Amino acid sequence: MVAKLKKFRALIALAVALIVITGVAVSTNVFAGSGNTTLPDGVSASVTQVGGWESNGENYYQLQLTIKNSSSKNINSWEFNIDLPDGAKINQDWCGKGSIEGNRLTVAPLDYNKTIYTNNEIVYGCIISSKKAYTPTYEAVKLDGKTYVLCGKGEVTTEPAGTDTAEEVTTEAATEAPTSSSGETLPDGLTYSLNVTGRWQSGNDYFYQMQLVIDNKSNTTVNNWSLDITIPGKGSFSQGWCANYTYNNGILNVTPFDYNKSISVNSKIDNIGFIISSDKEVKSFESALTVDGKKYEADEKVTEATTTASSTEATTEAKKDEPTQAPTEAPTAAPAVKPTTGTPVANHGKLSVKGTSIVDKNGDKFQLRGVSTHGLAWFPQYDNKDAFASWEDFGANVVRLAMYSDKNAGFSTSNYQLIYDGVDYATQLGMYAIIDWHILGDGNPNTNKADAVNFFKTMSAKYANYDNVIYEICNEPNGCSWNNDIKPYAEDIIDIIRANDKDAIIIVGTPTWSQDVDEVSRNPITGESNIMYALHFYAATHTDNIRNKAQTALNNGLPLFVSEFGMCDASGNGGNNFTEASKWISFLDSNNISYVCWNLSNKAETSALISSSCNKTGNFTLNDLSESGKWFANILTERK
Ligand code: IDC
Repeated sequence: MVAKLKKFRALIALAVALIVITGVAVSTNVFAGSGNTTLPDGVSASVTQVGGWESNGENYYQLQLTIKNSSSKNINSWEFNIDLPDGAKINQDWCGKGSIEGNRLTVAPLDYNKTIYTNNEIVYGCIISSKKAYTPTYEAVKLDGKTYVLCGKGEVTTEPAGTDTAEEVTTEAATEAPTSSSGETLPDGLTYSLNVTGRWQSGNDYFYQMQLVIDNKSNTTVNNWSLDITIPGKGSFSQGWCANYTYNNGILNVTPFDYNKSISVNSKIDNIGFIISSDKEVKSFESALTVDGKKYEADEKVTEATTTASSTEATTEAKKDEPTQAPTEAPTAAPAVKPTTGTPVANHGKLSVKGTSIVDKNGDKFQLRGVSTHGLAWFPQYDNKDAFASWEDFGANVVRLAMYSDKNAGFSTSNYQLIYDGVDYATQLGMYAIIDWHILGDGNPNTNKADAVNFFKTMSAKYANYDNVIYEICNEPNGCSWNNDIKPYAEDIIDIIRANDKDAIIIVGTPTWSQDVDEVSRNPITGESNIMYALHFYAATHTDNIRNKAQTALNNGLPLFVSEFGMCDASGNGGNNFTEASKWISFLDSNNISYVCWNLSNKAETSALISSSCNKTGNFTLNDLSESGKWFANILTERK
């Protein structure tokens, strides 16, 4: 029996310190150029604060620096110079190399993005911490040796084209600890808290990322629960993970999935999180937890719901404005039932390509979803059956085996064994396996073509009769052309594979790190069947512009396969953008495009799916996963 719980109040206090608020202000200074700072025609540069938070008295802010080159000339070198508050430190940066001397942040390119080609852009990101929040004082960019001042020291002659909201920030005094959370302890040892794990401002809206923790130190199992959170003002719900969400009339209702519905004694759930926003800055969110049919509300009323089975509990008065909770067992999450028994390969067999879609052995449209290893030479420990099995349990039906093709990135024919092992494990588990020739630093697939020929000769001879093997012949060509380099390479490698394996799906990489599928769709490979084309994205970097390319390619009939993607930025690190990632997933689902998430490792980078503090190499539970891992496992489970 559940002990009768008393009234319950939970107010989630948010920090309102000036320091924090200025920390979340988003400043955008976009200068098309004018006066003595005129940038070259067709070139724009910006410094934008895309996020900010406060922790232990330090301000953290995330800056995004962009240079867009729409001119007809390549930019051969670039550098940013930005003045930061005293004592600023770089916590993390990506897609460039930042260093601080005095107050000045200097950002230099990495080898691969030193040149900004015509119609391309570079985006550098960093997270800085300092005692003071960031306010733009001096921002400059150096292009091919010439300095252009974007902001500060009187050198800017016009107003920024973008909106600079920094000065509109309110200046209230601090009242509460910034990430404070937590309601009162329920009498029987059950507690819950909502932690604000991130916050930022975008346009006119304030965004809050929350984590829900329910801790059961009572002596009774919680069999079911749900949570209501009131979002003041004009609110919206943008993203949630590891639970079901409905948002109606300003109230977000969170109900568990099957696996986290019951909370046994002395255990807690802490993997549930969501992002909400309001047009008002929110000081506190009211919330109410319903536990086994009883709702504990902030207004000190207890609404007891009739329980299903014995239905003996009295229903006490409900608030007038509250939606009637008839027959009021908290809604049961639809169980994640596998549609059929048997493994993915047993059910769907040999795959082929029809139109822009994959179809299974019965000719029905089919979507592959799964995970990619990191470079097998670097993280061979995750190339094992238990690791793949965990992801199959979460809902994956494919693993991608990434073999870097560059000797500087660990390539050696002695690593073939890692592919053999990986295909074996996938086969035993009835999963599909993608053999990925992971071009990256080597750029042009012709650089190591002799090795590719040997590799695909060997692999296709070995796997000619496997129903579950897919070949990906060049992960991400870059710095080379489709017509002159990639397409001829692909035609040769396809011939090599087809000499052994007549009909397996072959994925061909596309220019600019597998983004320019629109260009390929205007001159695809002809006279072959079961060919697909790689489309890669990292949601915090690639958004509508790449989706538009994908849409063009689809319109032109090009079959796409997202053989690699991440929710973070293109460096494989930086903050996740789950809002954009969700847009991508909807786009892919609605076009029946398969997708594989980078990467199965515990490396200390955002894209790693395993938590960096987890040393297990298999039998993962959700708690072993990183933020990215939890999010993606949830995507898979929802679609299982
Ligand atoms: C990244 C890894 C990182 C490694 C780097 C260089 O996450 O640990 O140091 O490669 O080898 C890709 C590539 C993929 C990248 C990933 C993130 O296919 O190899 O992995 N990325 O940068 N394309 C776009 C992003």
